Amino acid sequence: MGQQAPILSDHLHSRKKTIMPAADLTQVIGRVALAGKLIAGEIARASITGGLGYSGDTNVQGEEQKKLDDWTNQVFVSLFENCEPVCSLISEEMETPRHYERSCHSRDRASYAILVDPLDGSSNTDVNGSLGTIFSVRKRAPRHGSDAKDLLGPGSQQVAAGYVLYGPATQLIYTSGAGVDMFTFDPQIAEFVLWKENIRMPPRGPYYSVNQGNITKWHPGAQNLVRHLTSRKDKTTSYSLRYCGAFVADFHRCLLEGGMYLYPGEVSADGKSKGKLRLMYECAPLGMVAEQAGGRASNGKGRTLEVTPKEIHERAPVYIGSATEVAMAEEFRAEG
Ligand code: FBP
Repeated sequence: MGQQAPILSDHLHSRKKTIMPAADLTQVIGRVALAGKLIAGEIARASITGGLGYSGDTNVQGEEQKKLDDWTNQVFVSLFENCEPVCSLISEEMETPRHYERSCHSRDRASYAILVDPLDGSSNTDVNGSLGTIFSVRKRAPRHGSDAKDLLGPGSQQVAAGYVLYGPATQLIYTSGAGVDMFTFDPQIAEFVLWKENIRMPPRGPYYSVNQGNITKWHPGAQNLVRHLTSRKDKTTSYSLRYCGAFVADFHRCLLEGGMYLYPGEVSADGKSKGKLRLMYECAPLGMVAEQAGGRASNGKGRTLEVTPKEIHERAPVYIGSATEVAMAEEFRAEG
């Protein structure tokens, strides 16, 4: 049997050149990995434990909440209760940030906030489809308060980001500014084991992922882009549609095999285009992963990581994946 690949904690300890100090990075990614293990276990059993279906509540986005949305959010709330140096948790499922005063080092040492989409693709929960968790880590400003004002900066300020994919295998992917690494959960040893290091996204790819059923609601530029992607005749340059209802899973395919995931804005009567996905804990973290792997992320007009949000749950159109296809989205002026 070949040499055992390193497990996540060993790999984290050996990291050099990351934006976050290695000790802090190890602490935070280690806690995200633990959350991933717990969530993978719960998802696998939810159909026989009554964990599927709706909770009867709605979240801050006005969306009906699945029981697993709430359960996965609670995992992050409790796991980051005592996780110095993280002093704030922002979640898709919570209107306001959770501030952990005890872990706050606003005076003498860096503190961080973690921003999460605890369960991405929740429309897949009851049909055993792929699901994910998305996370972003940002450094707090000195003397910050318990609100998130100091965090409302462009995605280029993230110090780490990544996701956990709950598919046939559970995988954890992260970057801290020194490339993108991928780990697979091995249930036999209950550890995430390194599978791929310093991943490079193919510069162009054969896939596009979009809910094409919304095409009439988009800006004409986005409509023309998708018509162009579906107009190619010859096999070498034509595209195949792959859309599984979970951003994380569709993005994962782009990362490994190339292509683009897009969720264009829907144009309202006043001509304004409004995205669905959330900028700070969906688009920006996967944007950092894409760029660190040689890909790109755009809001159809410009670089996603240069957009400054006005509020933590702000939505944005997103075109993300291989550099060739994302450039094409901007050439088609997908968002005007
Ligand atoms: P959630 O984080 O609430 O699941 O929303 C995001 C998402 O589910 C993406 O994962 C997915 O790509 C998209 O929304 C599906 O939206 P639609 O059902 O409109 O195609």
